[in-house]
Amino acid sequence: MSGPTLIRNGRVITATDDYIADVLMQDGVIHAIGRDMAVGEDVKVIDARGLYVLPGGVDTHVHMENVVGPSITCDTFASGTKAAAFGGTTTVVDFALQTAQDSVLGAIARAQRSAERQVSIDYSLHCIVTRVDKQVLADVRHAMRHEGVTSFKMFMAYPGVMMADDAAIFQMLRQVGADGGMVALHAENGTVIDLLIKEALEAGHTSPRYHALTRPALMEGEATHRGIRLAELAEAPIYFVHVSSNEALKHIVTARDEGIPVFAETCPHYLLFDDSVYDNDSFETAKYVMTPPLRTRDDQKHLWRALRYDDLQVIATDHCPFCMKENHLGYQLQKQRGKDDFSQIPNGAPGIETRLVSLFDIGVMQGQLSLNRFVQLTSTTPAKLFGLFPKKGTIAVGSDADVVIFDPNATQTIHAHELHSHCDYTLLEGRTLRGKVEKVFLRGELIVDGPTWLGREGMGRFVPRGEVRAF
Ligand code: DUC
Ligand code: ZN
Ligand code: ZN
Repeated sequence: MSGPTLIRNGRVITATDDYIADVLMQDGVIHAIGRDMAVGEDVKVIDARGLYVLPGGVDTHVHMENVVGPSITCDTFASGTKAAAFGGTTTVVDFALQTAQDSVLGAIARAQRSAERQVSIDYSLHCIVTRVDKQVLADVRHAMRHEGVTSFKMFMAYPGVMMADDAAIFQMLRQVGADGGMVALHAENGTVIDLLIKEALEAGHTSPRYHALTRPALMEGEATHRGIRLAELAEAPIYFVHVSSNEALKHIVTARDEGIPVFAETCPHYLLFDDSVYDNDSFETAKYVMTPPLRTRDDQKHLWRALRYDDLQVIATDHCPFCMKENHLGYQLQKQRGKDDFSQIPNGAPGIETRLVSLFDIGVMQGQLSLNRFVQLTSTTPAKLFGLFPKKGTIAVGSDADVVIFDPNATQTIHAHELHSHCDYTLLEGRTLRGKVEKVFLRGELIVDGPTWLGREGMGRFVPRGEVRAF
């Protein structure tokens, strides 16, 4: 553990506060916050005048080394967490996948074994549950009580691969909700979408744009509505991942107005880009093959409104990187897999390193979000909803000293080759953004200092999570 460090005269911004202060980090936690603090010679002092002091980002939707169909995401836990750190994120929640061979507990243990030698920031896991029976429910309860895994993702899409039926989702909601955890739902009507895909291919439509055309917003809305009704019956909270459309959002808004504990995230790509990128038959469009696909500008307007008025509570990346070039760093079965058949393009895009800076630019600088709301959406509320708060998600005495020093006046131009992900492209290539992560501390230890990497593989820790704090 590194010695004590004082960040002097920075502008401390949390979900609720905004003030100039000195922040003393010691023994891995925030030890004291004050003004004109006198410290001994053993304390390293960093001058943060003119800079923001933010809680480390918490990204509760990332995929490292995740198997997605026959493909595997191209970031390892090592590359993905390093990229996260450079982007100002100090905690990620990744996924363990229950498979036909693997139990829930086996999946969690396997993901932990792979992560623990590699992670350079703190992490936790959601478990993806694809089938439910008595043993699975017993394992889920055990995972919540003894393994610190308190959230479970289920899919209403991808029949025959990941999709769980409504009864399975209902059973999980009922038990996990009663035990104080959260079910996170991928809401799309999988069987109708599969039919649309089959019909498109039969008609000879093979280019990436048909990925978007076969996943209509209406089917995201339908599944969202169904998920809400299941949660209502189960008397459980529910969390919708990657909300992209007003068709989904309007059900969420109505349910929240009715007092149903419904929570939801969107992702930076739905705010940065719209479906006009699909207006061509080029294979380059495979970069934008993520699920759900990008929506209209009108949908974007609704997402911003929901972010401002708390109908959406989280912005997570859904960092799910696949290379455009085959064999980049030895990765195979990446985007090129779908060259002649859009349905074979692995679904996902990178974004872990650019989340904070892109949202600072398009959200805060363009007047869509206040600074406090920016912190709340990217750090505090994800920490609360997934049982990490107040250890993570804020700057307060006793919280982990996960701190980002951010320069609001710097600008940077984004290039994939300067980022730290293994992915060979970024959706933001060539874009100039305002704001820059200058320094990042993980539990008081400086891991990013400008362009310099000071972190180490394996220094991140698994964070056992507690109950959902939804209110
Ligand atoms: N859903 C995700 O959350 N990530 C990648 C692909 C998907 O369908
Ligand atoms: Zn999903
Ligand atoms: Zn995802």
